Amino acid sequence: MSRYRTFTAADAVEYARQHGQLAEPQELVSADEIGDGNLNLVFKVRDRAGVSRVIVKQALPYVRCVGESWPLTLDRARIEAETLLVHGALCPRHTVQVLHHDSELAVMVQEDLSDHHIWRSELVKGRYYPLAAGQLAEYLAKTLFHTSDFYQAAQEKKAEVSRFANPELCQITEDLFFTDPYIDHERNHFDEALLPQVRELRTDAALKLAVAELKHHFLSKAEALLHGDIHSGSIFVAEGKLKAIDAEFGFYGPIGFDIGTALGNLLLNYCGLPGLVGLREAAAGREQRLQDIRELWLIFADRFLMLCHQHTRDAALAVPGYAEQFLQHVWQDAVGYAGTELVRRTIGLAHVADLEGISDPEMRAECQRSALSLGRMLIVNAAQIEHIDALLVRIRQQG
Ligand code: SR1
Ligand code: MG
Repeated sequence: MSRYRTFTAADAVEYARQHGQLAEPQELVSADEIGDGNLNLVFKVRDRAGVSRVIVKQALPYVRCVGESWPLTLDRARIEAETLLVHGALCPRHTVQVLHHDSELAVMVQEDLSDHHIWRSELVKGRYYPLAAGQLAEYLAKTLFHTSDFYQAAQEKKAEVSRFANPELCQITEDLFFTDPYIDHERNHFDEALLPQVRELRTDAALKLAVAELKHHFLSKAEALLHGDIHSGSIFVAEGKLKAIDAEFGFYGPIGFDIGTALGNLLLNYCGLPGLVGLREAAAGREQRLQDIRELWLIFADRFLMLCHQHTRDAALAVPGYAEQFLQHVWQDAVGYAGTELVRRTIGLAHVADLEGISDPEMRAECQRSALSLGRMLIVNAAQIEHIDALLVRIRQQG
């Protein structure tokens, strides 16, 4: 019989006392459930002084934001903890520390990051973290290179692909990114004002063809152990610091998917800024986002290539020029995936505060329309947007 039970705040305190690796565990006395994501319970466990000391995170047997009508595997808690442990060993500076996990209880104890803020919330408030894009690039380059065929031995990698098979969570992405937004599906929701543009997307043959290819790559390219959901809400930042969290969508997939998700979320903020901070302030913020995007790609490409040149173990993949050729495919995938993130976050199931947080309905609709047009443009033209500066030119042209 499974030991699984849904934790109460008192359970979280007791569990953190046992597994939080604190010198004085009895000091832990209370917990608040603070989960505001789509899937899990998250408890902040506090000491007698009210200071949050560790986080206890537990998967529910269903999708939290929808309810018990959508059951979901508890194995995602194991995948999340094991992905974070692999990534943490490769890039400890930018991965949240897992202190303990238990697959049967679907629970994980992780370091408290109360001195950090969720990057999306900061971006929505117009707060700038100049090092964040570069740090995210470093996290992506280290984790993706070392779990790719450039570095991992072929047999070891195949075993890892199987350990991180994540069919149910992958199916969420397969449906929510690549299918639902392009058909009339009950999981979609959007402002009525967007209906004409949504109808156009559903009958846009060129767009659907390009989305089909992106979905096919997502289904079949086991290039590296991805985070799988690296949007700005899965990233904590503080001055000079950045930590990735929430890796339950981890699996071996196309490297461009992680890069594209990260770029797409910066672009969602770019599209929403005029409605979030007002037209005058938005110009500077939008310029910062474009610089973030540029840095994210250039630093990722630089670090990834450097790792390929210095540490590729496979003799055939080490042939001069192959790493550069591979990276060009990653770039093209990333541009397309960034486009799908813009579209699905605007009209699909799971929206983001960068657009939803705009209070004026007309302004919100205008920003959402610009996210949809930009998303479509990126998906359809990915193969022609050959480098980062060409991307920035296209984004500026869209207005
Ligand atoms: C049903 S889960 C909806 C979304 O939330 C997660 O954070 C992922 O982005 C997923 O697509
Ligand atoms: Mg998440």
